[in-house]
Amino acid sequence: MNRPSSSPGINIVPLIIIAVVVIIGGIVLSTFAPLFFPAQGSAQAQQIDTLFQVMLAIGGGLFLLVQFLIFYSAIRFRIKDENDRSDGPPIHGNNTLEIVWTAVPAVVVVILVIYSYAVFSAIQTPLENEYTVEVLGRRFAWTFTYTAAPDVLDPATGLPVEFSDGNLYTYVGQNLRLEMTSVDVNHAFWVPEMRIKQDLLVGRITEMRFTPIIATGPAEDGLYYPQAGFPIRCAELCGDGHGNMGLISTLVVFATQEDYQAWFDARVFEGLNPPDDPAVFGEQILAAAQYPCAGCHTLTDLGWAGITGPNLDGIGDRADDRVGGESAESYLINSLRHPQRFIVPGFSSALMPQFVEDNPDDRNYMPDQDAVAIAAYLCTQTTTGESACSVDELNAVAASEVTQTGTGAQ
Ligand code: HEC
Ligand SMILES: [Cu+2]
Repeated sequence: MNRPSSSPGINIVPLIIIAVVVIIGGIVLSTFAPLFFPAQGSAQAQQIDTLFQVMLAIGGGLFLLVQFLIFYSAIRFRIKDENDRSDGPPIHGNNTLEIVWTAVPAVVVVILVIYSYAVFSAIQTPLENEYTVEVLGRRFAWTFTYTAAPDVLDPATGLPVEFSDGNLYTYVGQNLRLEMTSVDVNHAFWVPEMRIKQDLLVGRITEMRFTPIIATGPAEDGLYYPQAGFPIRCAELCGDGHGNMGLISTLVVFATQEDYQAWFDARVFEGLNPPDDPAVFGEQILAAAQYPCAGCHTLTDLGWAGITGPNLDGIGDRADDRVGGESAESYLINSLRHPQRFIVPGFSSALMPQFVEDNPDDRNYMPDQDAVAIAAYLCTQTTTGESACSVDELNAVAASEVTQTGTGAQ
């Protein structure tokens, strides 16, 4: 076969020029990329951004090289004669070239593996004086459970006080450890400003650590990040309220440990001294997102905008004619204790969690006191603002409805 003789001596100058352009291009891309990043909110963010920039420099350079070769080939090797339908010259393997283009990427990939692993293990290493917050992911809410110092005991249980909230609170410099699991499907905890993302899985505990370095809150003398909190997004499509998870829960970073402690002590005090009026107590519980309701229901007074379940605006007016023969009290307590008993037309019976009363370790544990308070608050959702219920009756229904773990739909 007549092979065209290989080109006489490759000209090295254009190759060097291309290499320099590609390398500089990659570096330029990675240098300007941080302009599009969110603020660096954690001590770990720096290392992660640098890793990302190194990868972008390499990936960006490769991208430019490939694009250049496409354009170059399209112009340089286009057919001269439009009627030419013949094949190009057959070119067989070039060992040197193949060794080079296998060896170079292999070395680059091995270096990146080692470097990434170093960063990964650095951000996973236990930190000094870590404070652990338990994180529960569920459709469609995050719940954070805080434990007070070992000497702050709950008189009811004799254990250190615990309380839950729909927001994650911390302060600048706190070494935070999140201990996470999911109730229903996979979720992923993601706060872009902290550069952290971690899946939550059913039946498994995953953990994650970070140390916030910038405070959130009202913009005062330029010290604060001008935002009430960093949204805590879910990065795993988990259902129709998935996007709500980031609207409801935020990461609030206090500027000082004192501010944080003041908030913490107030929450502990609130928990130990609930207001006497159950409706006020119920509003307090719901506003703190102690239970996941906001991701599924709309309730204007509390700023909820969920669509998975019925709109709860004005529920006090409707509760007693939802089901024939059911009083408002019985209907509302049953909505929490046995959500599958009365199904609102047009909604799925399988979605609302059953809030049980017998087992404090159940993910959906809700003591009678809380169920009554929540129902009492919902009863005040009327056009006049008058409660549609009697608290004695709510207590009586709650006492007679015994809901056990594992008896109902999830
Ligand atoms: C995963 C989504 C989801 C969560 C979380 C959830 N609900 Fe529901 N809820 C529903 C759905 C769906 C329905 C309608 C089906 C039914 O009646 O069981 C419903 C029905 C209700 C009803 C009856 C409404 C009516 O118009 O008659 C009330 C009251 C209610 N929920 C209150 C709550 C409260 C309070 C919470 C939090 C403690 C909560 N829900 C948590 C999905 C949810
Ligand atoms: Cu989710």
